[in-house]
Order: sequence, then structure tokens, then C-alpha cells
Amino acid sequence: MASTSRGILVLRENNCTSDKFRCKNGRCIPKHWKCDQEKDCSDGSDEDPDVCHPLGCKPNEIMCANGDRCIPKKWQCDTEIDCPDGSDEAACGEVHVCSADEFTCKNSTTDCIPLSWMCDLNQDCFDGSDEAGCSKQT
Ligand SMILES: [Ca+2]
Ligand SMILES: [Ca+2]
Ligand SMILES: [Ca+2]
Repeated sequence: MASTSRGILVLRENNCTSDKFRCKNGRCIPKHWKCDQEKDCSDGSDEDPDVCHPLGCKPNEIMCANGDRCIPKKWQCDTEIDCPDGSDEAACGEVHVCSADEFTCKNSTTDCIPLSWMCDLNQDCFDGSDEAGCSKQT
């Protein structure tokens, strides 16, 4: 007999329709419940790492943004696109480029400020580099 630890009797459904996911214990749940970070199967099989790619990356791997695959962490930001969507190269602080009308703060390559904020006597960069190279005018 099929039963769950929560004490709810679950009848084994032999025919999960195509829009359903079958838990390992035989229960059918709506497909969109699968991998939604909530255990809907009493045995948690709808959130099983083997079933859900987002949770299935090994500790030394990263997940591509589209959830398509795991790639080794060292492939991230190696300037070669390994994810089909290029997400492994998208979030690389080192190669972050400020646009042409922006100033890149010296100590933080991810900090961009409008060029007009340079030398306005207000420190906008965390390290103050936007005010550092200004000829002093009084
Ligand atoms: Ca779920
Ligand atoms: Ca890469
Ligand atoms: Ca400034």
C-alpha cells in the first residue's frame, strides 16, 4: 500500500499524463511543481538534484544562466564562451567594461560613474579616484 509520512493516503496513479511529473513514490504532480524548490513529492523526488539541473551542479561547477548545463568553475571567465547563452563570460568583474561616457573607478572595476561626475568635488568612487587626478581649482 502506498502511503506517505505525512499520513495522507496517496493512491498510486499508474498513468501520469504528459503534463504531470511522477514522483519516485508513484504520485503524479503537476509538471511545474517539479524543481520549484518546494518538496511536493513526499519523498522529495521532484526536487532531486538528479532531476533538477539547477541544484545538480557539483561544488566545483557553475550553472549556466539558462539552466541548460553545468560547466567547471575554472571555465568561468576564461574568455571562452562555454555556456550556450554565454553566461559564463557575462558576469566577469575583471572584464567588465564601462561604456564610453563613463569613468571606471580605479579600485573597483565594476564601478562606473558618469564622466560628468569626475572632478565635481564629490567623491563618487568608493576609492575617490574620480576626484584624484583633478587639477585643483579654487
Ligand atoms: Ca516541487
Ligand atoms: Ca568560459
Ligand atoms: Ca565626483
